[in-house]
Amino acid sequence: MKIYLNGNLVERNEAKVSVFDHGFLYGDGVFEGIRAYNCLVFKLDEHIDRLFESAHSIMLPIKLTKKQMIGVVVDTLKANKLKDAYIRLIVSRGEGDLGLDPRKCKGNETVIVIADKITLYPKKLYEEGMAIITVPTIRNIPEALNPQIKSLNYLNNILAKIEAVNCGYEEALMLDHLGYVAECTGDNIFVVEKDELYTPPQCMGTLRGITRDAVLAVARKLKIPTHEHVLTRHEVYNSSECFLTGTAAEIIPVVRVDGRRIAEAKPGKITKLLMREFSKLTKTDGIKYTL
Ligand code: PXG
Repeated sequence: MKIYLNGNLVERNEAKVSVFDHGFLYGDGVFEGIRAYNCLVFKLDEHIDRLFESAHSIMLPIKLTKKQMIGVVVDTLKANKLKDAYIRLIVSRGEGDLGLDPRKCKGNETVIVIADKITLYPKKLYEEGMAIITVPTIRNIPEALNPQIKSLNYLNNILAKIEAVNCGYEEALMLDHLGYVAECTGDNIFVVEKDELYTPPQCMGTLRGITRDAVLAVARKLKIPTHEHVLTRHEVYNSSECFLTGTAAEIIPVVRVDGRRIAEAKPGKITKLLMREFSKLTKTDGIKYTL
């Protein structure tokens, strides 16, 4: 496996960063999770834009241009001869000293691209739907660490994941500081009610997911009314369909939340329609490359 590290494509065992890297010491950096489908990097422009927005927000200047960053992602896929892949793009503040002051970093950010085979939830979960549970850990509040920043500090989500796993569930439903439904640990949440689609607004502790936006756009094209609206758990429990969206998970139906059945506890018809239409989109909407 070849990994892009600061301008070079190196073997996996040579891809090493300093123990003084502030990404390692403090989670001081940003990242993106991206997917390639059959030699097409899905929504790559959108992922690069979001990476640069996260970096701008934490005052991490990236020396590569957006165009160069796209080139680096494509070069890594080509070097690994991958048609389909999950890509992790990481930019950390780079090497500094043991103090958290970012000025101590010498000004060379660390840029890493890892492209690997994709890992999915088992197929059965996509066909039958998954069960999720609300966890005690709430999503970061925007005034403290805005969930729009895809920072290397993912402890908030990891704590929630641990709580779900401890209870025997694969995924956690996270609430915001007001008790409204925010999102899951690495996925956005949608519900369907009376054939209309609802998802929490991005201002409420919810990442503006690229899959989320793609699903909203697909729904609008299909003339399904969409709403970015605050949701309570009561509305989720009583919805007629529920599903999660994310780059890794794509669209996965949810059939049980906190032990409550969602309608007939089967993936719903709008969910299945959106899964089909989303799959079509992954074949066309992105940046193509050849091996
Ligand atoms: N919410 C959060 C908190 C995320 O981290 C999403 C929603 C979905 O966004 P996109 O843009 O992918 O539709 C994410 C992104 C994993 C994993 O291992 C997933 C993400 C990030 C890191 C790891 O499943 N998801």
